[in-house]
Amino acid sequence: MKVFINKRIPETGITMLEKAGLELIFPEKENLSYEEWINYCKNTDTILNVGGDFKYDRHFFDTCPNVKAIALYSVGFDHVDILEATQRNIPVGNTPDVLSRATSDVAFLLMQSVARRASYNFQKVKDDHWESFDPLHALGQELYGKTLGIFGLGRIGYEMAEKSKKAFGMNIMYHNRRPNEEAEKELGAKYVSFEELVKNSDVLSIHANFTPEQKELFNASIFEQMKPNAIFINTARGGFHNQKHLYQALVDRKIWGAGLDVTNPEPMPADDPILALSTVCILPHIGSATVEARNGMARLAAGNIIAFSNNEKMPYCANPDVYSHHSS
Ligand code: 8YV
Repeated sequence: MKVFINKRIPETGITMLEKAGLELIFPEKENLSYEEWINYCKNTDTILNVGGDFKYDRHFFDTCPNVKAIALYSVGFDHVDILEATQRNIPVGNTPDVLSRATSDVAFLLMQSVARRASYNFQKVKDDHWESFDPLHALGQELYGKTLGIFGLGRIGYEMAEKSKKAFGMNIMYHNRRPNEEAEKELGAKYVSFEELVKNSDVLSIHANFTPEQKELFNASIFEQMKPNAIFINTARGGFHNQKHLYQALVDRKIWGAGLDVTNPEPMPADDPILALSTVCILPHIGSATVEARNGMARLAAGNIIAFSNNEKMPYCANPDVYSHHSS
C-alpha cells in the first residue's frame, strides 16, 4: 500500500511505517504547489498529511478517487470536509492528546507574556532602548485570583485551566458544546453562556475545534463587550478572530492585550500594526512544536495508517461514523 507523506515527520513515525512494509512516497522538493501536491495524491492509496496548506474538499476527493484514507499530522481537521470524506467511506485520522500539554503550555506562556508585556520589553533590550528606571512605565498586570474563561473546554482547554488555577489561583469558567463534569469537579469550573464568558473573563482563551460557522466569531461587537482589562488568547485557529477588529479593540482600549499563536491570515504580514502594540505577543503557530509532542503525533499518525492497512479501525479518527457506515 502506498503512503504519500508531504513533509518529513519525526523518524519514530517513519520507522513504524517502514517496519509495517508500507511503500512511502516523499515529494522530491519542499513546498509543493497545489498542482504538484494533487499529482502525488492522485497516485497514492493513503496520505499522511502534514500542515494545513491544502484543503481536502469535494474537488480534491473527485480528483483523487484512489485515496482511501487520510491520517492527519494534527489534532485539528478544519482543512478537511469531514462530511464529504465520510460519505466516501474515507477515514480521517488525527492526533489528539499527545499535543495537549505543549499547546496549553503556549496558551499559558502567551497569557503571562501579555500580562507582563514580555515581547515589548524584549524588543526594547534588542533595540538598545533599555531606559532608566521608571516606576510608572509600561506596567503589567497580575493574574492572581483573576477569572479565566475557556471557550471550548476539551483536552487542551482543561490543561490550560488546570495550570492557571494551580499557578495563579484563577477562577475558571467555560463555554462548551456540553458541560465538562471533570473540570467542574476537579477545577471548580463553572459553565456559563457565551455572553457571560465574553463579559466576565479577565483572560479569554480559545481551545475549540474550528468550524466554518465560527468564522470571525470574535469580532468588534464581541471585543466591545469584553472587560477593558481583558487578555484575549488564541492558540486554536486564526479563523476564530477578526484581526483588524482585534487591533482596533486594543487601540481603543476595549480590551487590554492579546496573545496569539494562530493568526488571521496565517502567516500574517510583518507590517501588521498589531505587532507594534506593547500588550501583544504573537507566535508563528508553534503550539505543538516540542520534541515530545511531535514524536507523539508521528506515532499516532503512523499508527492510524498502519491500522487502516491492516483493515482495522483507525485508533484516533475524526469521523468514526465512517465505520458504522461500513457495517450497515
Ligand atoms: C500543527 C495544529 O502544527 O494539531 C494541530 O491542529 O495546529 C498543529 O499541531 C499544524 O496543524 C500543522 O500540521
